[in-house]
Amino acid sequence: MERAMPRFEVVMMATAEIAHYADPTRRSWERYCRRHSYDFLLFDRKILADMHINWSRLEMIRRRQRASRAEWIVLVDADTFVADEEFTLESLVAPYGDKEVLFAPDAARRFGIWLPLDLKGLVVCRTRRPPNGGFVVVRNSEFGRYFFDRWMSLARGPLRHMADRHPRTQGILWKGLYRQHRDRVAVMHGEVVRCGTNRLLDRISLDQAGAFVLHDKRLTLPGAPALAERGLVQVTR
Ligand SMILES: [Mn+2]
Repeated sequence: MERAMPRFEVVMMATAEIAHYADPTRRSWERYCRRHSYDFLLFDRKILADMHINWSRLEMIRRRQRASRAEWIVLVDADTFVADEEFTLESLVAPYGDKEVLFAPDAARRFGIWLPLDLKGLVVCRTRRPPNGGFVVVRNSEFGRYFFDRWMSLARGPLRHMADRHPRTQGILWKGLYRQHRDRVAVMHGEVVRCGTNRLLDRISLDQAGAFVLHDKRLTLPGAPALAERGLVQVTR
């Protein structure tokens, strides 16, 4: 019997230089995908030689949009890992109805209030929860393909001047895509929690209760302990 097509395909880019934190996070995603019968793919090198590696992550998704038969493609940063393995991707997308692109928020919920991580995001997107490019769920649909194609063509064309300036892919998303397509784009709530951007504030105020995924900047910092050694104990429930 032919294997049923998975509804979800999770894709990560991790080059050898970041293996010290990407090996454990990749294992976390592999274990999670095996458990729920999702596909998992790792790209281990840069694809676009002429642009910052963040653009290769986008190109990776564009290629999967043409090759994959999954219903949804999930782009995960190498500094994300699964904090709640029971939680399914089906239940992640369900609350967002007919939205076709779902982003993690570029914001932290501190003392119960959403605060953007970057004021530029607040100003350009006019919301306290602008989208974050580190975790994206995209329906493998005509609109999903259009969205990523447009993202890339803005970076190569009219918004070229922003393509290699911080926050790169995210800056172009904010400027040229988010508000233009709000009807089909959603920014999620507390499912994916960005942490490690402010050590002190995180300790006293970050609300990560019920998080499915942690997007942990600390993993990428020099001298950070590996994920496996720290365990997942920082998730409070
Ligand atoms: Mn990241």
